[in-house]
Amino acid sequence: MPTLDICFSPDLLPLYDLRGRIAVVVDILRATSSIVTALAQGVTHLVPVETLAECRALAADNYLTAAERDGVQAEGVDLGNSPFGYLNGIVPVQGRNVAITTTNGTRAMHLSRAANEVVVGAFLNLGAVADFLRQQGRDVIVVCAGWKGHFCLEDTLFGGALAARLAPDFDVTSSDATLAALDLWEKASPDVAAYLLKSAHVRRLNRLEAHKDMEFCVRQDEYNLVPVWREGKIV
Ligand code: 3SL
Repeated sequence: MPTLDICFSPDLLPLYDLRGRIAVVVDILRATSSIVTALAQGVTHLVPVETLAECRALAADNYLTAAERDGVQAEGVDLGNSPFGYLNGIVPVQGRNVAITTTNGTRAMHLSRAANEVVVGAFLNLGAVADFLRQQGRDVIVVCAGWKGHFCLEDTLFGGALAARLAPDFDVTSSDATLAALDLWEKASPDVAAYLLKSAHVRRLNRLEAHKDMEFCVRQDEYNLVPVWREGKIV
């Protein structure tokens, strides 16, 4: 039976062997939620890059640029890291390619490159990701983007929610990380938004007046798509 393990921070990835596994990278607030939303709104592909300079440079190749540092949109780019940037119509995104860099989410993707496949997970596409993983039948590791190496409640909750969806077809009991995430998920659901009010990143986003983003990002099964990062592009 395939296993599901959870890595609570990208800084812990050296402890894991990703080869042969599917990595589900998750940054609920907000990078992976924004990526899923972008593709659902007709973005053709996204290129996750590590630096602001790389992101800005791709504008010359007709990419829209999306960049965030410390929760705030970077200077001189088209979009920040709010899913509403892809929904509000201010910047038309249909049929465009997007270069994206964020503090933690895109970093977690790059650090997961050794995996057999890198998939973008969010509550918004939870069911689609679970169906995809069931079809693949491989061992899975959920890579929580966290915050600058630190543990985050919201990404861990996604790990618990995914484990709950995949049991009993996956082994979700051999890793203490998965057991802890399942317990947390049980405690937080069904009102995940209420539970997350105490989290560090929600408090951070509230200071940036982005509370609506959290309410949107905890919606489950809004989109039926599974972004995968192949040959440099998230499609
Ligand atoms: O760090 C990230 O990747 C972001 O998702 C953080 S923020 O939600 O844009 O602040």
